[in-house]
Amino acid sequence: MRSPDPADFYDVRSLLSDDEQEVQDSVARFVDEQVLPIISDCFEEDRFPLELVPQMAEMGLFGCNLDGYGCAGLNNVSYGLVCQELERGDSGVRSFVSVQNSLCMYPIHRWGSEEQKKRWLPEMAAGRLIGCFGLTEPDGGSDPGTMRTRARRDGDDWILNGAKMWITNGTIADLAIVWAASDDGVLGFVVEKGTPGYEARDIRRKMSLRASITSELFFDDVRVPEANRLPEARGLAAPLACLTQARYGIAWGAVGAATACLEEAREFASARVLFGRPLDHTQTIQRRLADIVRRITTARLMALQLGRLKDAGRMHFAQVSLAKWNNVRMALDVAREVRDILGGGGITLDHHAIRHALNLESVITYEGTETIHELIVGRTITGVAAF
Ligand code: TGC
Ligand code: FAD
Repeated sequence: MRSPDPADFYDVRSLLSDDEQEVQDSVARFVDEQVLPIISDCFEEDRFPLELVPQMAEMGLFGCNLDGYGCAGLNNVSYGLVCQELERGDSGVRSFVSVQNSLCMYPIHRWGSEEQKKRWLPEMAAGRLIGCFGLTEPDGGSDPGTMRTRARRDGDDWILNGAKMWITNGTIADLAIVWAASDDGVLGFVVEKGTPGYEARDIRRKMSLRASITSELFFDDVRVPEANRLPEARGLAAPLACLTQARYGIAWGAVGAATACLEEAREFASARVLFGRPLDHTQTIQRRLADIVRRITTARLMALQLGRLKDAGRMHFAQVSLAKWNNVRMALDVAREVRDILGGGGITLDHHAIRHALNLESVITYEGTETIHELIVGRTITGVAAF
């Protein structure tokens, strides 16, 4: 019998349909050929590789698990595999797709009017319009229910005032999905670039997700027509439902980042000779690699079962929290472990592990910190909210 593939020890791939395998293979090729050759330089230069957007659009990655309006209509397992392969390249590239798909196209698709869907979704699927998602504010992102950004009705328009912080793609976005408190509760708006009073500024000096754009958004008496409000989105449940979609993709993506690190560690440990033998002939290194494989295998199975539940319409958001928490924690620990196995060279961008480790410091914080996900699961177990 053939020995198991270390990167997929339980042959999870055999549980995928032919179509799902095809999606995985085509995104894997894109990452190998287009992302990996440039991504370390992008990270060093603090630059998002905007040149990849047309190719990702051509592959149908934007809105890929949505139906109609130029979207590919893939199932959710396929969307998970897209995220897994992209994050094997870099969390910033996966982030771009998460924001475009789960945080911007999803709310328009779910809560937008027919006119809004026709106006924005095909252009977003084609990568000609880029979106960003403004929920977090400077005073604290974990508790969005206390947001200060306000929307006030003025005739046929709304007037927005406030600020959003840590917004992926903010300065390159053509439109922002902005969540604001109003007399009718939390409402969602599409704010278009160039609207007077709306400004986006990049956040600098980041040591994480450097191949991704992170911005602040400012709203100073921004007049938004009623036609740009998502009519069916009401209450905090709407933005939180978007988060569920994005967290789902992250649970898969983290497996990709960890797998990239494992492959790098295996290659290094078999080539490096110390004390007269290759590193991977030592018990300590074998135990460390075995433990990494154990953790990745568990996470991979968790992601797939989550995807099957989602495709069956049976996924609860607390299950997404458990997977986001487990898989990102796993990937961060694995990336740090591999960084150490690589020795001194592991601190440079000649290897991938340090970039993944630094990126995952953001991933464990955004889309709900580890603590928030522990508390969401705790609330589901006990019935008591302890936030
Ligand atoms: P709570 O009372 O729990 O909920 C209010 C309503 O929402 C419903 N709900 C959800 N629905 C879908 N998915 C979820 N995950 C949901 N969580 C809650 C809930 O059933 C309720 O519905 P209804 O109909 O009864 O009104 O609200 P709360 O204020 O107590 O908050 C709970 C808490 C702490 C879990 C929530 O605020 C939270 O998740 N905080 C973390 C915030 C966060 O994750 N922010 C992420 C910002 S976006 C981002 O980081 C993008 S990174 C992008 C990238 O680059 O990839
Ligand atoms: P805070 O909420 O202030 O939390 C600080 C600390 O307190 C954390 O350790 C937290 O776990 C802990 N804590 C919170 N509540 C409790 C409690 N009840 N008990 C114990 N401890 C608690 N947001 C968007 O809206 N759109 C985006 O596109 C986006 N992109 C991002 C990109 C990057 C690179 C980063 C870093 C963040 C991004 N975010 C985005 C924001 C992200 O979602 C928030 O950073 C995150 O939700 C945490 O909010 P905060 O940073 O304000 O931390």
